[in-house]
Amino acid sequence: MKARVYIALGTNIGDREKHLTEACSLLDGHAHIALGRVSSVYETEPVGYTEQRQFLNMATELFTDLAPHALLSAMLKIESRLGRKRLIRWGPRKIDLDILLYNQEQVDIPSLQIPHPRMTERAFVLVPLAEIAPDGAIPGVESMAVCIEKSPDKEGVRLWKQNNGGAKFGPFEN
Ligand code: GSY
Repeated sequence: MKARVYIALGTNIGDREKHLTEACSLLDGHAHIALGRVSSVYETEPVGYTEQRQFLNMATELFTDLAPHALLSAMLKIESRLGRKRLIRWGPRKIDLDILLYNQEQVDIPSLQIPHPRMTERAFVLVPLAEIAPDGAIPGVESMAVCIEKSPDKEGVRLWKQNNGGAKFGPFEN
């Protein structure tokens, strides 16, 4: 049985759309990962360190037989292949891949927290996620819309490229 995973993607250096497309294709090309639904792309004001370029953010669904930590390693390798260098903690990046949800599981080790600890406060994560994941996907959260409404960055999230229907391969056999 494969796990249903949701991840967030972000980029704000160089050809941002190309980085997102390449990340999706590397994820889908991985022997143990299949891409499911894919959200629209949003242009978002930077949160945290604000003196940097706007981000493109999106979310995707994945199906995998990798355990959470093995999936994290695979995603870090994809980030490196795309040329990500970890320079400033909250600073600009070619590509950022974050595991948001892994089934309904909770993981809390120093290198990995699932659900992603800050996801319910960030509109740049929740707005794309809400397109492809149902309410109930985030354990303990009844309504993503309510979280988005309360998110301090919600005004900074603008639709950049619509992905109608969100299905890349759907309906997906799990
Ligand atoms: O947490 C991911 C990197 N990141 C982002 C991002 O992806 N989007 C926006 N809008 N702001 C961000 N600040 C950081 S750090």
